[in-house]
Amino acid sequence: MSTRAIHKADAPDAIGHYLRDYDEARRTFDWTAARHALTGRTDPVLNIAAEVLDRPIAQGRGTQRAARFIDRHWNRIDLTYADLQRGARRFANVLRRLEVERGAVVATLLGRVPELFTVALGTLAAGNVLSALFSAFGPEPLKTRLQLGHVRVLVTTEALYRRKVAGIREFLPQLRHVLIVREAPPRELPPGTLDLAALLRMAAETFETVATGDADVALLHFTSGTTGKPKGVTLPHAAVIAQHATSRLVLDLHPGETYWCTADPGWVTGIAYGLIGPLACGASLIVDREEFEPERWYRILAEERVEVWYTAPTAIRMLMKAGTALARTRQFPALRHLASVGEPLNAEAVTWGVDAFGLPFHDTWWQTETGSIMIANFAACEVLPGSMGRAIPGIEARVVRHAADGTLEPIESADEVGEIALRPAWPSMFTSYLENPERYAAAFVDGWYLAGDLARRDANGYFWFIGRADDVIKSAGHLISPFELESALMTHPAVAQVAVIGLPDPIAGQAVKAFVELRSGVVATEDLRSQILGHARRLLGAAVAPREIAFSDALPRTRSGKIMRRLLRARELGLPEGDLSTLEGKE
Ligand code: 6R9
Repeated sequence: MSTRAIHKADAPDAIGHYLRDYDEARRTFDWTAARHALTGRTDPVLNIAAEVLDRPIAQGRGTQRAARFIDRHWNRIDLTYADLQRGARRFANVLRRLEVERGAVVATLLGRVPELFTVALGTLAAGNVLSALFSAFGPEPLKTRLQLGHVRVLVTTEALYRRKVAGIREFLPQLRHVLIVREAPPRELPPGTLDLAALLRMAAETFETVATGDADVALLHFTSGTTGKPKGVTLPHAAVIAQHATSRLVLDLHPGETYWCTADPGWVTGIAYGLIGPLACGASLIVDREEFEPERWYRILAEERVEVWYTAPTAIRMLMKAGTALARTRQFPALRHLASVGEPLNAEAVTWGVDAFGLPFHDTWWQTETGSIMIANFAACEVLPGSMGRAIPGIEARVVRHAADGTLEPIESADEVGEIALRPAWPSMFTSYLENPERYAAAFVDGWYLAGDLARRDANGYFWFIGRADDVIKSAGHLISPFELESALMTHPAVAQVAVIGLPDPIAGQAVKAFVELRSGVVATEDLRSQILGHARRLLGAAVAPREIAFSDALPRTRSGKIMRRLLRARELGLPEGDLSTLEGKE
């Protein structure tokens, strides 16, 4: 793996990065000041909707574009901050009219549509809890989540309701109201549903944002565990403090800038950095209603003059697969900062950014449970391709070892592998796993939150991802990072995507198998297979190189784009496949 640093020292700094000097920022940052920088207040009242709408508007941002929605036919809908606030207030009044009590959960099953913003922000303003679900979920995973979340109100489209919700409604006694976003010309709504637009029209535009406090639950996200059932993760209103601070420190997002986050709203990134953080910064959001498509994405980046772009490794690798020549058909003079999240970002992908856009991708690491970015490569600091970067100011992150007596020991020596641990608490830290206090308690050991990811931390404090605690491969005594192997395989010109798993082996303990998705146009042959194997052996040494390579047309991925190594392993071993509800393509 390349460790060549990409230096920023010579880059012009006319825009004035929020974080210029990492050590200085760590010394001077504190969360109380960050809270004050956001709210301008010291009282205990805090509501996300107030911080992303009421405050920016009070500061004169009312007529600024808050979001531009782009549909399949390139029609654009622009909403100002004041438009969003009016919509949110109407929706808050709708909830009052439906007698939905404060704290009840309102779920959305929607794509990236303007109504999503109205409903999400209105829910928060009303003191209710927002749960944005993946619209790609089928009935079964929806049922599990709507039940676990005791969801009181669901907002969805007519088509999604008919296909996915109508059939499970009888199992959801807590679900009091279903509100429909109409897409087609009005026809009769399904029985037991209400027309969202009609309710909004009747509602008043005045509403006083509910004075929630820092610790009140604002958001409910579902995340897949390594075992079957999904986990319901609750985040408090105070999450906005950290989402705002990191949107500035890490995404380097300035007021009025054009920003595009490609994440689905059903994934924590789509809410934290597709809605809350950037609006709190006074940014102008680009929202693409469509799915990934290389030409479309390049056109959006170029025509919308996107300045800051937050995306994910799978998308980057798919762009790489489509070829750098395609990127060169456009110019991106406005683009100035690229960031990535969600899964390991190969060094290859970081440097490809330089080829395609003249800018490296900045990896960021966090989890649903952390509620905001915890480890990152910063705009003004050198990027070490393949590294996730360093702990953000205000966060103490270490790698720890589990001692024999059950305690944790922070690893002092550089480059030794351990589990990522974070020192509680920070404002966006999760406040519970729904209906699973034992699991929540088990995540905190010896005064640390344990992330379940393995990494090493180098002498300069940069973290290098190894894998999930349960994905790491131990073969013939070597601790092998699937990510390191994947990165190595990625350097072969025929390889587009790759996933590596460990399979039981009587002699070595585990043997490595790689599943390779080839670049378009490349034909899978035996000759190519041995070429790639030879390449891997050359790069990695025979001890850690994969023993076997299988070609795959499409690697199984979660909706948020993570390759599901667990599923590959289960399939290989003929084991039960577990909770597949977030699997791409699964209905
Ligand atoms: C935001 C988000 C969390 C898990 C996390 C880790 C993986 C996230 C990563 C990364 C390598 C990165 N992950 N960022 N792995 N490099 N930069 O992804 O939340 O869906 O809860 O997933 O994703 O394994 O523990 P979530």
